[in-house]
Amino acid sequence: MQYAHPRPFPDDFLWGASTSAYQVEGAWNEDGKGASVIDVHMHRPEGVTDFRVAADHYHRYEEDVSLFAELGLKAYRFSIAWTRIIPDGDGPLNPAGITFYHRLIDALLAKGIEPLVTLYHFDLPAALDERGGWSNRDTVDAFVRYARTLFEEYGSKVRYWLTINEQNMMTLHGKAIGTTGRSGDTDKRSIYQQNHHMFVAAARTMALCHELLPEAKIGPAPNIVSVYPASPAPEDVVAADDWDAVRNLLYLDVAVRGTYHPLAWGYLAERGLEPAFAPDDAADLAAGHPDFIAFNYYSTQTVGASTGAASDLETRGGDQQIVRGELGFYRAEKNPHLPRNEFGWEIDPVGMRTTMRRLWDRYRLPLIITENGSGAFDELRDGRVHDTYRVDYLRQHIAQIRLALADGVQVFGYCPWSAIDLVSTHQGISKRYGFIHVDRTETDLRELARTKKDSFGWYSRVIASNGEDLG
Ligand code: BGP
Repeated sequence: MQYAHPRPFPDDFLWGASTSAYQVEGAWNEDGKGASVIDVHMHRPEGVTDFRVAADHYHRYEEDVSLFAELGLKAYRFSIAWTRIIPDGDGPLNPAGITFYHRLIDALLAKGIEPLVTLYHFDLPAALDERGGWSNRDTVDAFVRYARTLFEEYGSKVRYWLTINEQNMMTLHGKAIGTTGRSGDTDKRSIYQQNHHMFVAAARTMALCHELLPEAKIGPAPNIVSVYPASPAPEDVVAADDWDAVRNLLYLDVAVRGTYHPLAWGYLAERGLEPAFAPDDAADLAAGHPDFIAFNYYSTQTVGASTGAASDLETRGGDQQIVRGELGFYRAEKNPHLPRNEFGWEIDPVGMRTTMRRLWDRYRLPLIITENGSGAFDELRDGRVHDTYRVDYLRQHIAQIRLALADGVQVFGYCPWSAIDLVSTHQGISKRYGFIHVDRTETDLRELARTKKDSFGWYSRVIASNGEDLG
């Protein structure tokens, strides 16, 4: 539908930006921080994905928050590193880690920036991983205890909480992200049992949040994208529905309705992958209710019915956004109507509108986009970064939020990825997303100096005009 006069963004719309702890903070072993699975599996100083220093935000958060304020952010979405708060995951607390996030939150509040806190963004404590990670039910209790600690520490300051970042991507692409647990537990059956334990942990955490902090709001943060059928052939439509259930709806149905989506359960049962339920699990899942749905959106996916041939599979193997295909289930297709970025991710702003409409239609919960952006090899020249491609990408997506609002969807915030340059999940610092450039390469840390990119000025005008000036 088209609108001659789409309504303006609400006055209290949360114009924000996102980061995650292990990708931005650095200081990976300082001030009592314990090791996470990322520290164990993903430090590769000789090449990409070295997270030890990252953007050094841990030491430069004051400068960074000042820049966020200059950008005009109304909200900043970041994650807390579990291993700073509880270094081994379930043992003694680490006062220095707790203090760090008090300082960060206070700095944000002093500038009038709403903190949106993700409890867990890929960085499981390594000590828990050694004891089986999410395969071990004790990790559920450890997570709920960690969440309780955060609610008690920061609950008087933080109003918005996100449980687990992209649980669906950890389940489907754990290897690429570095979150897949001990080698013995990487078969699919174990992974879906781990997934189930995360569901229980998140549900118990949502219930606990409501009990301890009645004024706060909490929700899940999966990666959700519309899935298109490759053609109008009914078999392709069935395949698209199937993949939508397994990739997207499984994660939202459990979070919102407390039950497994029937198509997703059918997929698991057919393959002998159904998770075992402990006696209280069904009740715990039913008792967890989100106040909103946060979702990360980068691209849509297009799939068709499986032909059973190797050509069903994407040869690059897929990642969070490149559809992979599964023999006997669905085949991967490229969408001929969409351009792709340098990393092969299809660019589909309209797909973000359909994603919002579908989510609102199915769940009727307020939405917030907690990640959206396009990675690029930015170039710093004469103190400038002319990232017009980033502005183009974000402008088109923001225009679609406005249309979704006109469609009647409740959207209360937008947090592009990322507030500042940080290290990509598996493609290093050269794949950049930020409004603020951080001067370093994969191997040379240089001065880590901050430089505002062209997109910084553009986004600050968008925010100042409450989305009217997308110029
Ligand atoms: C999401 C993750 C983020 C972020 C983003 C971009 O899946 O939640 O942590 O990294 O994708 O992905 P990448 O860094 O692989 O380009």
